[in-house]
Amino acid sequence: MIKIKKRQNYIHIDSDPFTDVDDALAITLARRICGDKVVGITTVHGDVKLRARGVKELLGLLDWDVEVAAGFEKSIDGGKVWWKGDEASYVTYAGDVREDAIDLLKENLSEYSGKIDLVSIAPMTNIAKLIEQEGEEIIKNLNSIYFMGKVKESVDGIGQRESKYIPNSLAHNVNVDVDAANIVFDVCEKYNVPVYVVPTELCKEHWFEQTDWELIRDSGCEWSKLLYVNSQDWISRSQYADQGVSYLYDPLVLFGAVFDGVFEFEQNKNVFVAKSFLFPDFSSYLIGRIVSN
Ligand SMILES: [Ca+2]
Repeated sequence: MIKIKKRQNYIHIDSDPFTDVDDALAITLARRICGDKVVGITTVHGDVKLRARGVKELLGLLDWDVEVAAGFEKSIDGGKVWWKGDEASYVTYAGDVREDAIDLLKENLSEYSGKIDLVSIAPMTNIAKLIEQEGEEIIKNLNSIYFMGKVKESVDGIGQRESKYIPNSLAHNVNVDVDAANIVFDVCEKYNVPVYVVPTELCKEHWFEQTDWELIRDSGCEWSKLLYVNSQDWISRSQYADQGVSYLYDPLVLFGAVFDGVFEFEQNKNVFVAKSFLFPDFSSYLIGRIVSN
């Protein structure tokens, strides 16, 4: 039996929801296990307003009031957008959304300075822009960053631009904005802000199958239809469509940010790379936790 301990920090989630369904799953899990400790959700990459409207719709279904703001659509160099975020034609929330993610991040880092963890489950563009606009010392307000992504096996190379992350790997969150990741990792190293990295391979040890999604769909929860539709849309688009699975990347990272003791990390300077996940049967836990009230 592993010992896990709930941390008491505030949480800001920076996400790219309603392409892959895992962001929406992470937000739903956060509702259950963090409640009022979540002080903001920002969106990044592609159609950030549609992504933010999707979050507003989900929060309404979860009966949860959290500030939401859309951020940057394009990568730092103004180029690549991979998943455009306009996949989510099923989002029905038509109200206005804040479009000042940097201001929301700034507000939260100021109000909860030293007591806030940033759960970064998307490309790091918003965070890099925050550093660019507000100055790099703003990062000192963060207790830590939990990042769904990847760094090189050896993190000795940190500081060597372009070479410190594995190019063309499955670490989408790094690949689509390498400049942003470099800025964030460099500044966190400079100010010794811990960055906990949960690599793709580790996340891929946990997944939902179609029967899991049907359980969720049939749970009667208000939000379940939105997530089910998101899941089916995503599975049909993803490279794993023939396997019918959706991997639990972002919920795993969120879970690790909320509870101490669920990962074993390997540390190099301020970067902690998760090497193993100690919590048994995460997919069953996740279903049980999110369909409860
Ligand atoms: Ca994500």
